[in-house]
Amino acid sequence: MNDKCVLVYGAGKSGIAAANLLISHNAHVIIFDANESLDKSELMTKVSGISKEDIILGTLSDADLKNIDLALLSPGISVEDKYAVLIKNNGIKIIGEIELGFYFEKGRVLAITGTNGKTTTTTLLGEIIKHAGYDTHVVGNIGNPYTLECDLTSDESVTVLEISSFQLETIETFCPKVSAVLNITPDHLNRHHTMDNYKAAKMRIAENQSPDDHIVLNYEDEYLNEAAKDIKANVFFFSSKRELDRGIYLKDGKIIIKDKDLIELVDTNELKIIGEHNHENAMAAAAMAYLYGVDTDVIASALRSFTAVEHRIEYVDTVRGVRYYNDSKGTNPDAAIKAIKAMKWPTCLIAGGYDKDSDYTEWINSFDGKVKKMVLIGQTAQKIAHTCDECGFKDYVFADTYDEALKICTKEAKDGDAVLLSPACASWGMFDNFEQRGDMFKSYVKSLKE
Ligand code: UMA
Repeated sequence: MNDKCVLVYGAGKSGIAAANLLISHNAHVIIFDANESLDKSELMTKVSGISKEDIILGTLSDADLKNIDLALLSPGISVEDKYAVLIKNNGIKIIGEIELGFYFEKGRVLAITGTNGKTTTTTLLGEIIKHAGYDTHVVGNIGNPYTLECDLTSDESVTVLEISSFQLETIETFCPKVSAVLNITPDHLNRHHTMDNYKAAKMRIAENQSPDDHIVLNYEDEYLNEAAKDIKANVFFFSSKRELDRGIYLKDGKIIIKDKDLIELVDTNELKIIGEHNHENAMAAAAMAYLYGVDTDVIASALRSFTAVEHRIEYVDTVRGVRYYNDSKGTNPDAAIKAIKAMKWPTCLIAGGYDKDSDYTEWINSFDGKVKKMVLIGQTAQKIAHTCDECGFKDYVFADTYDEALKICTKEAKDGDAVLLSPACASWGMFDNFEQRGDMFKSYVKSLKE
């Protein structure tokens, strides 16, 4: 990177971390962000040593690209974006933030992708690896950019990386020692256009792996089961439905590893995370640690002590007999189905948000008589209502603001009911991110007790 001129496209978390890393390695960095209302002075406080002239906001032209050697794309920006295309047409190589992080990686990488469960699995695997005594870096889509930590790695350290399809779109040499694909169901189709493209992006996690590396796949996911045949890495399956000849599976409520020996790892009753999907996440994390060589007693003890991740079917509190659950990370129908399945009570559900071209039929059909009232909000409210009509689900109302939605739920929910925020949609448009949406929900619940 020495003396190279690098254009960093996107001044969010990834862009800022990458710019700082590049500057610390003596690259000349130019930041571009299409949002012209960003504040250059604020950016200058976040990126050490960048000058005002090296920040371009709004539009990018051929002239701006004259001296650029390399461009770095933030994950939120598609390779089809007009400025990304302009960069490419100027003959400039484009890499993603993960590829840059991997370039500086000195240790081993364990990487997790999938439509749902990535964050729980990544957090849990991070805990297991820490328990095993490794210097551990938990990074990536989880919210902690890889480029913030890659320079802190050593040949002894382990990087546990959550990687999204957006991030996998721009890898080149990235190669995890152990990878996992948890499941693949429709999501982000507005960006990837087709399921085939989305699946192909996800499977890029294995493209540079060799037979010396490992990949953990969900045996029950038809696509992954099929895709396993074309993978060079050593495949290790997990299953919540059947015993496997080799792999990790659930039997009579126990998590069992079958490899050279048969090892009963834990009873799921001992785990603090609920729902079958969470037991699948636990199996994936355990399998990855096992394949990396972590002792099974260490894995079992870390599994037993692990509690739910924030914003994932997170129990908030009980107020006047009503349980409040925050599942703000339920940003697609598949994740939202899992939250509904975990509800054992009549539920008031808050749903709707940013439109990712999802189909809501399966989700609404999974309500199973448990949703006593659904409050719809945001860009997708009408579209969801339309699907409700088609599915014969009538108990929905609209709200214009979150405050109104929450008040409707509190009024409707009786002693013994639950209120669940699980929108099946991204938060964008109303919030900066799902964390902000979940935090808002939690402060509302807190305010009910004041
Ligand atoms: N921008 C443009 N042009 C565009 C789009 C965005 O200039 O066409 C600019 C925006 O004005 C903004 C910046 O790019 O200033 C934002 O960049 P970004 O969207 O890549 O966001 P970051 O803050 O860098 O966060 C990204 C991930 N965001 C996305 O993939 C959308 C974060 O995942 C991730 O935690 C972070 O990097 C650290 O690695 C979030 C996410 O929603 C949680 N991920 C999706 C998901 O989980 O479903 C994939």
